Amino acid sequence: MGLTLAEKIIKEHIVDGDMVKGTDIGLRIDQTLTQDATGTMAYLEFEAMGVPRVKTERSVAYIDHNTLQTGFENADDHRFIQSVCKKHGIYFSKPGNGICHQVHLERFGKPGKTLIGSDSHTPTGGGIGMLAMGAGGLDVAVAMGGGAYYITMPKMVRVNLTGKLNPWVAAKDIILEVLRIMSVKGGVGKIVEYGGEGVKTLSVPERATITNMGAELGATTSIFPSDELTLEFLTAQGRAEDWIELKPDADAVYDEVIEIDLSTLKPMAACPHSPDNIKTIESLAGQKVDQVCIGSCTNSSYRDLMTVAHILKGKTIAENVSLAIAPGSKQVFNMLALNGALGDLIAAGARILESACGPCIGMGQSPNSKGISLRTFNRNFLGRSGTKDGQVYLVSPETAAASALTGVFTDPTTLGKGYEVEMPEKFLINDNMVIAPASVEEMDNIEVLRGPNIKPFPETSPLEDTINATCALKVEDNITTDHIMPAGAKILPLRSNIPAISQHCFTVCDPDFPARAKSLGSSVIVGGANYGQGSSREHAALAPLYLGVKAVLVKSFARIHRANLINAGILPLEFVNEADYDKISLGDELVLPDIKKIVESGKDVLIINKTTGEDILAKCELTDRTKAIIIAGGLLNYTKENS
Ligand code: MIC
Ligand code: SF4
Repeated sequence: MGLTLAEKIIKEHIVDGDMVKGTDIGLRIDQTLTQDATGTMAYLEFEAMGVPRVKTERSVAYIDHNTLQTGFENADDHRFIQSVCKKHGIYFSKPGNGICHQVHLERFGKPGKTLIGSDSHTPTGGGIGMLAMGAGGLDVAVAMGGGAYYITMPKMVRVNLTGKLNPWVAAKDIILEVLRIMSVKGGVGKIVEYGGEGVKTLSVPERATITNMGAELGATTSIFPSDELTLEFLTAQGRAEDWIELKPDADAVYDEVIEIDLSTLKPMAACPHSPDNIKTIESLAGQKVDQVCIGSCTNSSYRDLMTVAHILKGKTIAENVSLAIAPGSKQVFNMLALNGALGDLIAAGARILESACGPCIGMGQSPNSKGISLRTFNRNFLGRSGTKDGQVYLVSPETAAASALTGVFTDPTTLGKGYEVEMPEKFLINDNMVIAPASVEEMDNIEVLRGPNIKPFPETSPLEDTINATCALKVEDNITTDHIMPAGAKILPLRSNIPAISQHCFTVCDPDFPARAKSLGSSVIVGGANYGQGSSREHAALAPLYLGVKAVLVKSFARIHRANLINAGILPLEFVNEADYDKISLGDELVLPDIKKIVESGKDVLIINKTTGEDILAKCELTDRTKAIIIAGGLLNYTKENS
């Protein structure tokens, strides 16, 4: 039986388990990346493991999230990361060099390699045929130390692309269509592979837009074949030698096939507050727009910004619109500056931001109250923009630019004759913002610089024999990591300080949760389906851990968050019978008798609700390895015990 593209890469990298769907497999990881908001914790964890130098082929630390420096905290974190990198063999991409996923695609990614990153949009690398996955910081730390990365062997979905996009319809509209079809939970436990004739009509940056936002499907990752266009892209990046051809076998077997005829797609938007709430721009046309933001790891490539510059050239943005643009990388920014396109953007009235995540993670540019904001980003979760009642719509750069000019939702297909950006034969290559690590001889002399905001990783203790805990919070379906551990300019500087950041845990849902959980000492969170979707931030597990949360009991989990809970030593439980969700209320006292023995045995977990007298059964599906991690009190304890 033939193999899919992803299966071929898995086969080359599998070091534990067998390629049997639904079972756990360990993969050798060739490359890692971190960003600063998750990186400080990941490097503290790496230090705690005591490995002197990374064992990967290439590890890169990017500074792109916390670039607003309103106090010493972010700058201290950057300095810490830079010094850790120098000491332990990691390349360091300075603030200003760009968004991790964009820069990694340009400068480091290689077809056929495995990459894990402490950021959920790491699958951007799937655009050049990498098996690239988002992971918790601790998983990245373990991979840097040479350990395997464990996933559940996913099912394979093929998205078959036929035809060609009409002028002004964009790659973003393709992924919005996939989200419309599959929903934000449709990708859980699956790898989405793109194939078909339509693939060769899409450039690498367009493919990367699609794999990037595959994160919003909940998928393990998404991937495109590596073909002549991949070779052209790598050649233009001066890296032709990194290319290999990669395609699925002709008789590869897929669990699911989705057909998309590109010529039938229209410009679309993901409407508030979910990336799968899709409508056509046509149906929204004429509604007023307050803000337009262009950038993020989804849509900030040279191709995207040249298209925007073309649309805005010689025109002025509407009176009622504030337009912010953040180029994805220094390479993109510099090329726009040199070819004059930056001048066109500035002249039209754009507010140019540095090459970083910026507004995407609430670092500035929060919209006005109830403001309608059109963004080329990938997430529009409630409150993420920094304005609680802000209405964020996710659109293509084409739609964003057309609407910035008119001040209302505007279908870009009304712009007339299409425009195709000519991809450069050579991108501007200047890696002077990437700092190489010290040599093996010099590394011992490097001092790691820590500021007062950097607090150690919270202590965890082995699993108790019986858990007595109170339900400290009950939440609904589709809770995102932005609910659990909000980001934004005020909270992000606390990413290396778990005691301080914990005070913001779940405050979007219930401002009293942190104080309540802390005073209870031992608690359980109850939730609905797809709990923990969104970011890879392990803070969404570490903050509850610090507040005394022992177990999270839900209808179903998102992949990365579930792994982060296990890594933190928090029990991930799922209702055997979803209707039992109604049998627990806030404040109920719960007992999980003999929990350690039950986890060891793999049986269903009995939860006694002492307040109502009812019994509830929960699944705790763990492999031998994850059982051992939970019993040890988390991955760090487990790794120390087993090294
Ligand atoms: C995001 O887009 O939510 C982030 C910020 O990039 C996160 C990482 C983080 O929370 O630091 C992600 O996607 O993993
Ligand atoms: Fe940065 Fe936004 Fe991409 Fe996350 S989704 S990595 S915050 S640009």
